[in-house]
Amino acid sequence: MIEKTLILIKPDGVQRGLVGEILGRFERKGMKIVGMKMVHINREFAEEHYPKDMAKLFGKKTLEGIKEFGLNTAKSEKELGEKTWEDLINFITESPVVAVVLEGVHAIKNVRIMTGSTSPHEASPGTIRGDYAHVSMIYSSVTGTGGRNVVHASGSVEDAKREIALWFKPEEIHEYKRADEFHTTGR
Ligand code: 3AN
Repeated sequence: MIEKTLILIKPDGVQRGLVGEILGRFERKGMKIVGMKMVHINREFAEEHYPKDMAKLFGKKTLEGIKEFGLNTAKSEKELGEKTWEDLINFITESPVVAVVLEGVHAIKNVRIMTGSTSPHEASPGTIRGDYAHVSMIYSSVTGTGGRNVVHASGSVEDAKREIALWFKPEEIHEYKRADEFHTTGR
């Protein structure tokens, strides 16, 4: 049940000076930082983290959003999806991100709950996206601004494995005991 998960403090979070604040939340929760680095990724790396397949999902969601807000578009679902994905790649490569591997009991689920819904306008107060961002993903798509939702967090056990292997070499992941580990986990 002890898992590792990847979080990224995205360019917007780093530019806004939210690194300490965000890391502090995870540390206070009892999540152990076992890997951490600042990286300015290039396009090739970004395309590995956010595979182009995501464009399909973005196309569908963007079209639904356009309808929901009574907007018009001459673009097809495919064109919309590819543009949104392109905006996301431009955004994640615009300046450095802080990549962190966190470890804890059910870390993946715990961290996703703390991160909040993908679209900040739907993220609950108390979550990172709910407290530090307010735009919607449809706003990001329509304006081409690239999904500024402060953090990324692995969505599943498989994603966490793939993402940690992409961002970190095995020797960059550390083992140590936190001073409060007995109190947070009972062991
Ligand atoms: P999450 O990051 O919550 O797992 P994903 O994996 O669906 O969400 O999306 C990856 C990233 O793509 C999001 N963090 C966000 O920056 C961006 N994004 C997601 N959905 C949309 C959308 N409909 N329009 C624009 N950007 C999006």
